[in-house]
Parts: sequence; structure tokens; C-alpha cells
Amino acid sequence: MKLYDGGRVPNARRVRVFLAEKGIDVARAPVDLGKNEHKSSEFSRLNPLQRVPVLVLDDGTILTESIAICRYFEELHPSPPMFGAGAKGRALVEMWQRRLELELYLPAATVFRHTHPAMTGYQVPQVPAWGEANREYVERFLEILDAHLEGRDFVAGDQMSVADITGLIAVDFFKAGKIPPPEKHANVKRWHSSLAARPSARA
Ligand SMILES: N[C@@H](CCC(=O)N[C@@H](CS)C(=O)NCC(=O)O)C(=O)O
Repeated sequence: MKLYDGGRVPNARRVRVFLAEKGIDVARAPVDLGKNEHKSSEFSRLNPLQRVPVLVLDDGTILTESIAICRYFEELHPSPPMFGAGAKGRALVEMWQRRLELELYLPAATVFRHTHPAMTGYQVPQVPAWGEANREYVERFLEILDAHLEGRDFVAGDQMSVADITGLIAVDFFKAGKIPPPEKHANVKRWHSSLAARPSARA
């Protein structure tokens, strides 16, 4: 089994943080996005979308999409449960995982991809006005998230889940798009700081 990942980029990091929380070691093959290694014909055979991470299983099966990769490891190593436990617990993790991915990570990534000069060759076409518009989506969701996190340590239930990991990588990615850190959202700040202090966050 081999995990193709790309340094500090958010989706590759999401899988590494997940594996660290689970205590799972996987052989890794670094892909240098700065050198466009993800656009090589060899890598494109693994993932025609030319994105990391990619997990290649021993039988040759290729898994892409960071959450699909995390789910694979969850099935193999169910403890600690990172996708929730029981019908309600799993549904709540799924709900917050999707919210944090679609309503926080995606807008934050869109700000970066559509406004940063370094992304011109990667985000084609690059539409700066669309990038700027997404700052508002980030802000709007932070308000909702902050209210939800009042009195809570984790977004879904009382244990850390993959939804928290998605939140961690989303907030850490603010810097790339020059989105201010969530200073005025005290609950988001507390939640993010405690996730960022875990050893897994250094993965
Ligand atoms: N939905 C995919 C997204 C993967 C993705 O966007 N990966 C980024 C790094 S975070 C990438 O490889 N970007 C290369 C590019 O845009 O050219 C996942 O969750 O794995």
C-alpha cells in the first residue's frame, strides 16, 4: 500500500492527521506539486484529476478523495471511531463533515485558488471576483459554526471526528487566501487552538 501525498496541501494533510489520530503508519510517496509532479503522465494514470492524495492498495486498487481514503482506514481500524458511532453519531459526523467541507473549506480554497497569483496556472480560468465573493461565505459560516461550538469541544458528539479534522485543515488554510484568523469567533478560536495543539496536527 502506498499513499501519494503532497506536503502541506490541505487534503493530503487531512489524511495524514486522520492516520496520526488512528496511530496508523502507511508508506508514503511524496508528490511535489510545486514541480507539477501531479501533472506527470505517470501520476495522471493514478488520478486523471491530477490531485493528491491518492492511495494505491496492494491489489492495485486506486483510491482518491481524501474522505474515501479515510473511510477505508476507518473500516480497517475502527478504533477510535472517527466517523461516529451508532446511527445518530454517524449521521451527525457526516452532517458536520459535509458542512465543514462544503461551507468552510471549499469557500476558503476558492478564495485562494481564484485570487492568488501563484494559482494562475493551476486554477484555469481564474476568476478573482469569484474568489473575493467567497470571503463572505467563509464569514457567514464562521458565525454559524461559532454558535454551534458554544460549550462544545468537538463539532459532532463528544469525541474528535473526521469533521473536526476537516475544520482544522480549513482554518489552517485561511492564511493562503489572506483570510483573517477567526479572532472574533471565540468558540471557533478555542476549538481550532485545541485541535492544532494535538500531536496529530503536525502530521
Ligand atoms: N476532493 C479531493 C480534492 C483533492 C485536491 O484538491 N487536492 C489538491 C491539494 S489540497 C491538489 O492536488 N491540487 C492540485 C491542483 O489543483 O493542481 C480530496 O478530497 O482529496
